[in-house]
Amino acid sequence: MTQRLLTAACLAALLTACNSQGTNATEPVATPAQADAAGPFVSLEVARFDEPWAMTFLPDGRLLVTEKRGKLKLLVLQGADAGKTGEIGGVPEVDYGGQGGLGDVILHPDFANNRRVYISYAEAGEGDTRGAAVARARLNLDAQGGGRLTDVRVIWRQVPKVTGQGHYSHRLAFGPDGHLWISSGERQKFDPAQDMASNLGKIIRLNDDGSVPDDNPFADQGEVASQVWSLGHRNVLGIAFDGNGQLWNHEMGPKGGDELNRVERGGNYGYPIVSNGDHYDGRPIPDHDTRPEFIAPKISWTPVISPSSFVIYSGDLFPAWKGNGFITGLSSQSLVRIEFDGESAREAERFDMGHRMREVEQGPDGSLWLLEDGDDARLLQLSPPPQPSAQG
Ligand SMILES: [Ca+2]
Ligand SMILES: [Ca+2]
Repeated sequence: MTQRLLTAACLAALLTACNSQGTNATEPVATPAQADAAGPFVSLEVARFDEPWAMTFLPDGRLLVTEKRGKLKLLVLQGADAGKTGEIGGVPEVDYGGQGGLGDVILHPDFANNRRVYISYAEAGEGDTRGAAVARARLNLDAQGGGRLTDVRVIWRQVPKVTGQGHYSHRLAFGPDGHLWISSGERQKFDPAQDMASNLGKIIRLNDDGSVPDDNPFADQGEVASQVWSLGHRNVLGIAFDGNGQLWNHEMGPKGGDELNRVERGGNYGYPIVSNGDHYDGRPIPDHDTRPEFIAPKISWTPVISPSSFVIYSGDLFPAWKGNGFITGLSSQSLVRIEFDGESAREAERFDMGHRMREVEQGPDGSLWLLEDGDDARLLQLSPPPQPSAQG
């Protein structure tokens, strides 16, 4: 440590100490050889998963990770069992294939008292149809490092179920208002995003038990419409609230035209009538500026980044990034940093991660956690590079 040349093992030990939060962590949680300083952070490989889709931290510091084939995993990050993975049983049967399978997992805001978790997944329907579903359950943990979901109840479904295995979206978030927010993709069927008899291509706002809040913008327009907060969306894999309680989303454009949107109550974001991208078969879609009645994106990406998940950073470990957005990219193999300025936003920086990236999450200590996409995908922890020793 007296030299500025840190060995990888030393770096890992430092980061482990930094992450231990008072527990006696003697084992490094990461493989020292994987420590890699590639930017304003060092990246440590912590574990591997098969086709992970989402993750969320428990209050005790352990990490829940979903795998698309239908497994819910529990990873220990601290103490003698660091690196050990257990499984949570009781997950409903998922319709795995294409973009579908087990999706998001989040905790109820009062999880510490009610142990409630919410999961999203693709569910088979009649014939060859499918749709996203959201279930609420109680998480029961056992002493062996695993556990079980009980009291599993489906509280929301995409309507109607349709053919195909794409654009489920089904990202979940609790807002500062205590409501459950769901992104519902248009299932590659285009027009449903504008059809209020369908909840496809919408942002959904519900009470924590799945009932519809009385103050939703279309509350008086019938069962499905009453769930809707905003419409005209395509494939929304990221929703996040900023420090002012404002909701933002990102969505995959068609050929071109990925978007970052400031999500407004009752707003229509125009898909498939307008998009700054065009159809994959070459047919043009009029750009946003031709139809000002539809809300235009705050950022539009062509070439696309293929945004797959979103956090708005509120931690202390990267003080310069407080309030910034972070988006993982699939085709762009990147982590994209977003700076907000009131109602506007811009891409501030892009980190090449060298792999399709599936999910970003903020850790309890303010480090950033990333999941790669696909089989044998790495879970990475990003932390600030250690500062050179003052005595050095
Ligand atoms: Ca997450
Ligand atoms: Ca266009």
